[in-house]
Amino acid sequence: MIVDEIKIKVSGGKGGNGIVAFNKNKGEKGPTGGDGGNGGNVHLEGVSNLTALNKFRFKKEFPAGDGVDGKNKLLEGAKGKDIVLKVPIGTVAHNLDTGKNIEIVNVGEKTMIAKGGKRGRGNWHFRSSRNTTPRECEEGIEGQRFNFILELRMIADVGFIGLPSAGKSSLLNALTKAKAKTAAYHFTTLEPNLGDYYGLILADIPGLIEGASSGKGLGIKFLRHIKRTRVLIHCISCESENLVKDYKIIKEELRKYEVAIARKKEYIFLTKTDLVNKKEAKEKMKELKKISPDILAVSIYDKDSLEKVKKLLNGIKDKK
Ligand SMILES: Nc1nc2c(ncn2[C@@H]2O[C@H](COP(=O)(O)OP(=O)(O)OP(=O)(O)O)[C@@H](O)[C@H]2O)c(=O)[nH]1
Ligand SMILES: [Mg+2]
Repeated sequence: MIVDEIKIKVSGGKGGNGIVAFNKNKGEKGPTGGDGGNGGNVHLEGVSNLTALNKFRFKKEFPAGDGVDGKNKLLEGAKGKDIVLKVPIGTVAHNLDTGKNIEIVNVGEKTMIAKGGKRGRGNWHFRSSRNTTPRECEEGIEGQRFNFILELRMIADVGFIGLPSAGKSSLLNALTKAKAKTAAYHFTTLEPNLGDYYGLILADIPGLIEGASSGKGLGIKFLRHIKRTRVLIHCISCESENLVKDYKIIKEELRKYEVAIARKKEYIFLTKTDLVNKKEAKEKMKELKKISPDILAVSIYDKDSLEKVKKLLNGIKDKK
């Protein structure tokens, strides 16, 4: 299961207090209270593991370390420990308190999301010619505290979309080591499956139906996953009674969800071509060609057709 949305609480550490202290040596008077250490910060860091959000299911609060109070002899307190939360690339962190969004795009990219509180200064800072024995010092300040929703917008390169049972999961399994469940009933796939095709990430998106954009079927819960895909492969089964209509149903749902998704580069696959004879397959291809020239006839039982799919994917990979 891919956890793709999770709420967490983060807080920067409190700054350590400055202290009041004086030189105890005879003849060497003066304030010697040290500063506290700054509070630790909380960062997000991008990693390539797509299930990295899973670990936030159980632990949800992440306080960074507090700064240590200053010490005598002008000794500074230690800085509070930072926390680095690893999140999959493609994660958007929504700050529920400020309304700001932060996006983690690259592996190794680190972004601070809660700053630790400032340290307090010791009495040494408050000395002056008039006041050589200041009893003043500062307290450390609390760190920032924020509630965040971490939302994974999967960065797959290619997304398989289409009506239920169009053969999306079967195709993913035929092309990668994925072991997505496939079956002859609708909505077999309830969560997106990912497969790695030589470094190209393919995503099998659960089936969409008419009205998905207003919540029908599994709804549009998964469309945000394809927001980040570069290319869509729209699967339409040979079993369809009306190919063009089926195509338009999905296209319309995409458009209703977000125009930008509907405008993505797209290929159409006429799937399960082994179920019809050659003549019929040809006619169906002709029909689909009215929509787009970028179409392929595919069957998971026809090696030649899978080779053509691989060629297409290699081309997409080269453009990466
Ligand atoms: N004959 C034939 N059957 C296929 C082919 N591809 C898939 N199937 C069958 O079609 C049915 C549906 O396939 P899935 O891969 O589960 O379809 P899906 O698009 O992932 O379906 P959902 O997850 O419900 O959206 C299964 O029984 C598959 O075995 C094909 O190329 N030829
Ligand atoms: Mg499926």
